Amino acid sequence: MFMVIPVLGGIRGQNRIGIMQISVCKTFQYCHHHEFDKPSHTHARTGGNVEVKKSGTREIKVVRRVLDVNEKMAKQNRNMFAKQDVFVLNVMSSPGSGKTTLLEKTLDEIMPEIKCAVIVGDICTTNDADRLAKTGAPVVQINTDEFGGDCHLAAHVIEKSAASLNLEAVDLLIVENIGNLVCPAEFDIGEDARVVVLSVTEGEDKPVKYPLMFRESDAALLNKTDLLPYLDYDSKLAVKYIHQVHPDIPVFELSAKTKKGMGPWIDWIKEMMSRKKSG
Ligand SMILES: Nc1nc2c(ncn2[C@@H]2O[C@H](COP(=O)(O)OP(=O)(O)OP(=O)(O)O)[C@@H](O)[C@H]2O)c(=O)[nH]1
Ligand SMILES: [Mg+2]
Repeated sequence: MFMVIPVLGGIRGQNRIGIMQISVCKTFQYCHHHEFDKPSHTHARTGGNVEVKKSGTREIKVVRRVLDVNEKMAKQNRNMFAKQDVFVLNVMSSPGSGKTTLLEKTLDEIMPEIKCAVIVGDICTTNDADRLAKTGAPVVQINTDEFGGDCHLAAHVIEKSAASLNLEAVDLLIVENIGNLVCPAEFDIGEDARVVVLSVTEGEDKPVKYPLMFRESDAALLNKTDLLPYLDYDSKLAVKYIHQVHPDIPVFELSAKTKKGMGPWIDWIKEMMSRKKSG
């Protein structure tokens, strides 16, 4: 169901700077559809058999959650990562909030003390992988365009991508999810922690308009704070909205560009990793 395609020649599936590029074939029933011949937008969690029930004189259609393959695969991934002693961080946000920039700077800070690898999802291009490979971390780029342009990463894609990495040499696997503030939060990929990045140019109200990702995350980052002097943006209000949908979630206000405020974020990653190690 997958094709590993060569990029720039060299070793099969691997380009000169060591990026593995994987295109995802969307043939599984539980994939998420944006196909032109299908009017619906289906997710595994809501998919399943339609059952018709009688209620008085009326018929009610009930869609049952009979199958959740993604969750099963996520569980398998989680077991596999636990066996290999790898901590997995799923980084999610709208397009352009600064995920890749944040990861470039984060990897610069924590490597080589922590051995890292990255899986990065995009609909098209290896731009992010090109940037992240410069940190020296092994990078796998997933492209979903060729087969429909899925707007999130699912557990089976992570399983395939992780298989191309030497997990024995990895302590921290960071997954940069596809830029989208809604769909990635619906898919468990077998991660240990989830992080949502919100940038100050997106508006304060995004947490309350798109609550799921904030509710499902273990930490929230407010990025691009270096731009605050030039914006009419109320950070306190943004944090209040984040806490409205997820009380007590840690919020790190930082600038990935200038690295100001990065310390508490790095400490949080280390703390989460040591918590997993100590069970
Ligand atoms: N001023 C400022 N710009 C930033 C900061 N972080 C990222 N940017 C800029 O924001 C733009 C998008 O950053 P990326 O890191 O590519 O964002 P992304 O979330 O990875 O984007 P996608 O992968 O396309 O979803 C780039 O022009 C970055 O230079 C920041 O802290 N401050
Ligand atoms: Mg990116």
